[in-house]
Amino acid sequence: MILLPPDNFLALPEQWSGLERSRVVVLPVPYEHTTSYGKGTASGPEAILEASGQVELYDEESDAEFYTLTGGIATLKAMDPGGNDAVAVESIRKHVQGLIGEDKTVVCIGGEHTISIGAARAHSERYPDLSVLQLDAHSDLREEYEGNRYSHACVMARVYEFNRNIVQAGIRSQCREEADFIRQKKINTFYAFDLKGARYGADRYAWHDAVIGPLRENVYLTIDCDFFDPGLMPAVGTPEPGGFGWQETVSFLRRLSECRRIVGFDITELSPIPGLIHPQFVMAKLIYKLIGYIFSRG
Ligand SMILES: [Mn+2]
Repeated sequence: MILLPPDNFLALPEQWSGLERSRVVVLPVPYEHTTSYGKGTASGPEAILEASGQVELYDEESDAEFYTLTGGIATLKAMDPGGNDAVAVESIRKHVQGLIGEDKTVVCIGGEHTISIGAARAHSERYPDLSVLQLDAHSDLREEYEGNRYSHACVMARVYEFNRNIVQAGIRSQCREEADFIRQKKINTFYAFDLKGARYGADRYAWHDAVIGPLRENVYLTIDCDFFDPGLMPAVGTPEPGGFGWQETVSFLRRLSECRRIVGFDITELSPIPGLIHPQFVMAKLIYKLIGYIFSRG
């Protein structure tokens, strides 16, 4: 049921990766059914887990070994949702719901972005006041895409059906239908051109508080790898220029975790490029940083 070192997240020794003591559970979900452009997200979780063995366990910014703050981090064996679209979403929801019920902080690793529907739903049921924060190049608000309502391009349209408190940041690619939806429903969408422009002041981190402002106390965070600039994160199916860098992102996540309670999160859409190792390492380190920030809050 759980992965043992060296195959688990961070290659943590067994005393720091058992299911019972660990307050954090990493759930790999190598689901891929609707990706539209570049493919390969099904091998994302394995690549991230493999790269995570190279992440330094000591964090110089916090002067701490984060995994000790959580009683350890357990990694489950990759989940097979046993079907596609609505079937997959429902089985992911159920699986995550069970883990939340055991008081675990759940970190899902995709796979394509569709997996976030099930994970966000499980968290929304557990925390009725929950906001869902999406970091992504795409607003994913299409009603359907290529005839499929469960396409990775429709993720937030599905989430919106059960949780109206969605906030999206980093957006720099969408169709008119999505722009109209955002205006009509008054969605809190923060576009990349605004966050990187002068709108929120000259301080390069001034946008952090603007994005955090509309969020409720409990936050579920969903990160599409293409939020990052393709220079840093080329291993995505739908790359978009003008994305975010490492330092501005982790400092945002640190501020977010200080101001709000991140109750769970997912990382999706990593599509490894053979011979290129840094994309999966970046995501592995991001996951570890986020876990550390969340549990440093106490
Ligand atoms: Mn995206």
